[in-house]
Order: sequence, then structure tokens, then C-alpha cells
Amino acid sequence: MNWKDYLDYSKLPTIFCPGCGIGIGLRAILQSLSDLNIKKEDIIFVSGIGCSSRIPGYLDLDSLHTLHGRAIPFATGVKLSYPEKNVIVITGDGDGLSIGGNHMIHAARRNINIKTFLFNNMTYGMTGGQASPTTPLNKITSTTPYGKYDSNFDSVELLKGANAGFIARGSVYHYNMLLKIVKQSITYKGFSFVEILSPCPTYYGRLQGFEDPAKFFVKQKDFVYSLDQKDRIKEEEKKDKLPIGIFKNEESETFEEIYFKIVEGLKTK
Ligand SMILES: Cc1ncc(C[n+]2csc(CCOP(=O)(O)OP(=O)(O)O)c2C)c(N)n1
Repeated sequence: MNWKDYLDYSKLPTIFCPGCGIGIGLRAILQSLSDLNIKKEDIIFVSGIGCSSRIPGYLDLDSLHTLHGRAIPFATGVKLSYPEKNVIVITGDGDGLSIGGNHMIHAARRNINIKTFLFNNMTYGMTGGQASPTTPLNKITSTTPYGKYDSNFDSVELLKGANAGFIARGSVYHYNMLLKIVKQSITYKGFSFVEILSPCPTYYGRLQGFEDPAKFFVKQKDFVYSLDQKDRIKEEEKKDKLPIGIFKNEESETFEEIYFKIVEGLKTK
């Protein structure tokens, strides 16, 4: 199946601004599903609210566009109702780490077999560029005109603490690497978390002084370093940069495997 066959052409064009990275991340997800030969009827997308969360609306397959921050609870219900399906959550840094942060850590801890793709553009794109939990310190946003004064957190470190089995970060600027990461996360059995660094030129880039979306996009190249090179890069060069790659890939019994075993056991009593 071609990746384009997952798209609902009647819904195009998308709402994404010129220079937005969400389309590239979407392409990596659809290309992975296509390369893995996963049929449309075996996939269910679930999202919250935000620019990134609009993704399922452009797809010709079963999907739920739910409430802001609540994609994971809906996806948990979907997975327990249809355990054989590939349940894919699309979320943003606001949706998945702010209002939905609590759901994220508990889904990771439970190891429910959901694939989570978090588009991190470091801002609330849809609502006009408010500061999010991943907006770095001192950055100008629409809610922090004098610079962001409360610190950000690293989602990868958060997910490690929540004991997620598959944790990765990619960037839309590094497409081939992103594709590999996304594909591996889809074949992983259990809760997988992939952060996709993606620029928001309209509501974040402009406030950082980038008038040209292409220049802001290229900036992403300097903002990251590959995890494979971490020992070869000096500590001061890593400062203010984020590593990209696969941080953890360890399978264990999933929530639904344990749950259905208990249900089966009770039937024989
Ligand atoms: C309960 C609730 N609170 C707030 C909002 C307003 N709202 C819609 S999208 C959004 C932020 C989206 O940011 P993010 O998840 O980072 O997605 P992006 O648009 O940047 O892709 C907010 C605050 C809402 N829809 N519902």
C-alpha cells in the first residue's frame, strides 16, 4: 500500500502554515505504516486538540478527534475494546505534556500498547503561541513577552521516570532518522513514546526573530545532536541542544496482556 492511500483527499489541503513541520512528521508515520504493510482497517488514530492533533482528520481510516489533553484515555478505551488494532495517538507538547501530562505518565507506567507521537513545536500553536512545558527558559512567547521565567522539562527524561519501554526523539529536519525511529516504534510491543521536534514558524519562530520559515526550519539542524555521537561531542557543545535517537527499547508484558489474562482466569472460576 502506498503512503498516500492513507490520506483522505477530500479534506486536503491541511490547515498547517507554510514551513510547519507537522506534514513531514505525518509523512514519516504514513510511510512507516505503508512500509510495514499495515492495512487501513487495522489502524485507529486518536488525537486531542491542537494543530498536530488535526492529523487524524486528514486520514481515510478510523479515528477519534477527542478533547484537549484526553487522547490517551480515549486510546486506552479503544485499545481494550480492539486489542488487535494498532492504536496510534497524535498529540502536541501542550496537549500531551501540559493538560494531558498526567495521562501520559500513567499510560507509560501501565505499558498499554499504544503508539504515541508527540509533535513538540515548543508552543501552543493552534491558540496563538502561548508558552508550553517544553518552551525553553527566557524565550519570548505570546504569554511571556519579557521571556519565559519558569523552566521547561525534557519529555524523554519524564518518560524514563514513568518507565516507558520505548522512548525516542526525532526531528523533522532529520527525516531518514525519523522514519527509522517511527517504524521501530510501530513494531514495538507496548507503550511507545516518540517526540517529534517540529518548527512552528508562525507563532514561535517569528517571536524568536525568524521572519523566514525556511531559516527557522534549518535552525533545527543546530538545535540537536545524534545520540550515537554523544560521547564524541564536548559537554559545552551539547548545552542548550537536545539529543535525537532511541533512548530505550525494552519489551515487557503489556497492560492488556495482563488484563485479559485476569479476565480469562476469572471465567474459569
Ligand atoms: C479544555 C481545553 N482547554 C484549552 C483549550 C484551548 N486549546 C486548544 S489547542 C491548545 C494548545 C495546543 O497546543 P499543542 O498541544 O502544543 O498543539 P499545537 O497546536 O502546537 O500542535 C489549547 C490550549 C481547549 N480546546 N480545551
